[in-house]
Amino acid sequence: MEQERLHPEATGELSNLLYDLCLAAKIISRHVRRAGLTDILGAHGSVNVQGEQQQNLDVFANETVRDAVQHTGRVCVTASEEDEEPSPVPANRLAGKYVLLYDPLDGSTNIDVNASIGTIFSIHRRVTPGGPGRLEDCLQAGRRQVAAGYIVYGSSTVLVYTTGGGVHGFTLDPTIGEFLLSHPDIRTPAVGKYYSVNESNWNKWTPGVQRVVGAFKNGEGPVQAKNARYIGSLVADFHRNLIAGGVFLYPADTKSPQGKLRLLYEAAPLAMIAEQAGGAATDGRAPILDQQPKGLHQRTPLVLGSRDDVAFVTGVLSAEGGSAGGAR
Ligand code: FBP
Repeated sequence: MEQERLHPEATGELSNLLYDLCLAAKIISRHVRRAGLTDILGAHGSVNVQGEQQQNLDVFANETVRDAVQHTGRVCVTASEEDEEPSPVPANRLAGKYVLLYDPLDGSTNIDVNASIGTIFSIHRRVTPGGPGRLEDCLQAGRRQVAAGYIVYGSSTVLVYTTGGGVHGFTLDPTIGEFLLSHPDIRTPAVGKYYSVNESNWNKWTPGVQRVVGAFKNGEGPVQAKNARYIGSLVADFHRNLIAGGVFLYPADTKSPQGKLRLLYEAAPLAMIAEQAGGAATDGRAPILDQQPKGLHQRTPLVLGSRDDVAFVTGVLSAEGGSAGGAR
């Protein structure tokens, strides 16, 4: 509400949409916390558009977020990592002015082993005139986001978001079922103490990527050696680096020549948060937020986190030539 007052033209719809997402996060958090006690662990038996085995929690989280927003009259279309096509609001429902893109359960491979997982969201204003929204409402550059955020289901459940007025973190107090302001105005250090990358991909990397990871491991000139941390959940690795300082890399490689992570509902929302907190995000060449998406599930190489570390990586990979982010 306070943030809304910074926007005289605000109608309260965005605040309410963010609150709808809080409700979905509370429901998902409850299921994650009791996952070992209920039959929600394990595979769902279906395969999503990414070709990944869907986990029961993936499907549950996907439906929970969609059901929390589709009937409110605040959104015209939603799009999820788990669904091949966008989901326009049904014709018999009021279509709102916002577009919601989301990764309902990030870090799916960590669900059954009780490691931190999360939900990532990105909000745009619609570009089509009215009625149920369409694909073109979803394919907007990250720079046009009106809000972005994520929820980490870790040692506690934490929501972090921005509407372009700084980055703020809230911790869920399960005793009252409410997100309380715990991390106001988050700023990330310009130089990080951690580097986060899946080093098992070393032999699939270009010499440029091997050089920057080597520099973070051993130091190189002005670049100090860092400590390695990799959970394998983008949202959890990003959150740690945002708070403590660090750089996350998922470069392109011979297995994923376009990178692995998705532009619209993984890279772009975290890039908005990183930039708002004084950090940076590129594809190894150019800012993630300036990329014009061509497809809903488009992938991108990703370098994300502390500003000077991202600049070092981007400098080396840009000089290396070839296509973005270390692709051979
Ligand atoms: P999803 O779980 O949402 O598909 O996300 C992909 C992801 O799990 C990221 O969270 C994580 O950073 C990355 O893949 C891990 O990939 P890898 O196992 O190749 O290191």
